[in-house]
Amino acid sequence: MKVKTLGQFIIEKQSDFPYAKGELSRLLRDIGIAGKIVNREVSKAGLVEILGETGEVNVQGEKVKKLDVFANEQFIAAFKAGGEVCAIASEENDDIIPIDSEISKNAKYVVAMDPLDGSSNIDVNVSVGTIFSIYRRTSLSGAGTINDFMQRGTEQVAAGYIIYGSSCMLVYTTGKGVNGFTLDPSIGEFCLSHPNMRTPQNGNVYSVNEGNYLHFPTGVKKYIKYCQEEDKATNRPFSSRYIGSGVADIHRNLITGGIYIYPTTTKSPKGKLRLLYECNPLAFILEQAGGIASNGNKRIMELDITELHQRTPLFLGSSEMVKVALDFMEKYKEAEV
Ligand code: P6P
Repeated sequence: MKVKTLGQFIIEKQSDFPYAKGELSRLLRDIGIAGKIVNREVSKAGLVEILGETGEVNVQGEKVKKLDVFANEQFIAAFKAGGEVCAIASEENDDIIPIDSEISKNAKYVVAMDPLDGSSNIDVNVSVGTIFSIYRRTSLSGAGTINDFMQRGTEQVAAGYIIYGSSCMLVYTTGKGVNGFTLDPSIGEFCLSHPNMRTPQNGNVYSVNEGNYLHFPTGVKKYIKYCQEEDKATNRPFSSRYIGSGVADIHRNLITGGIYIYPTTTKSPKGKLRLLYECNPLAFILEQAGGIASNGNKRIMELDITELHQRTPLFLGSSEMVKVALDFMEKYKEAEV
């Protein structure tokens, strides 16, 4: 099969946007470059300790950084150098990072990101990921402001994730379907490996941290019991698969079919995952792949956003599975009062 690189694909699809002058294309390519650099460091994570045997400084004399700080710095540097972004919101930064430089003076976009989601799993060699969401700026000029990020998920121009797993993949959408690219280390390029990704309408995998079961809403408890019942007609009991790294769980479910739930718990009364740079981009991807993304009673991408690090419950995945879970939430919503 002829290899199509991310760069070739982006240029080819640029015609999808007649008014685009290449800025979004360049921004997506910048993300791919930063992703390759992060992948290189993540793939030798275990060695970082050995390389850095002098403690804070490794054998190359570089300061050994926590990988989520490293990833954050790499993506921020790529966006600053690319000139297409006027502000960044990151899981790693309390406030936005405004960009007001000569090269960015005509920047049209803002990017919200979780530079290394699930980074606590690095030390145990579990896949982790970067999640990103791109909006058109609403401010007129100069550095972007926090208001540029107070946009519903439906306003996203593009969104995606990079999974640093047994292979490194970049999966993204610009609102015209979902495409997956696998990094070929031998040529250092992301190559189209999963064109036009569609998530199965049904699946038999449910992903939730059942350790929090006692504190789940009644509807979630009832849905989990539903998943565990014997019923051949609906292929139950389903399989419980929970890696504890959202990008890994959600990427697997995207491909095989499944549902990922992070509901409210006593520890996270508003849910744990963040709306701006986790739930909205993942919702955009799943909806574009034929799935559903809800907070338990509303479409994720229609939720109003008022705070940068706002949390929300998340029900995400195969449409038929999410619908059943939402039916349970509806049926037992009075039980929560
Ligand atoms: P818990 C990682 O911290 C994360 O944000 C998601 O990637 C992951 O699915 C979830 O939290 C794991 O949270 O509470 O089950 O350990």
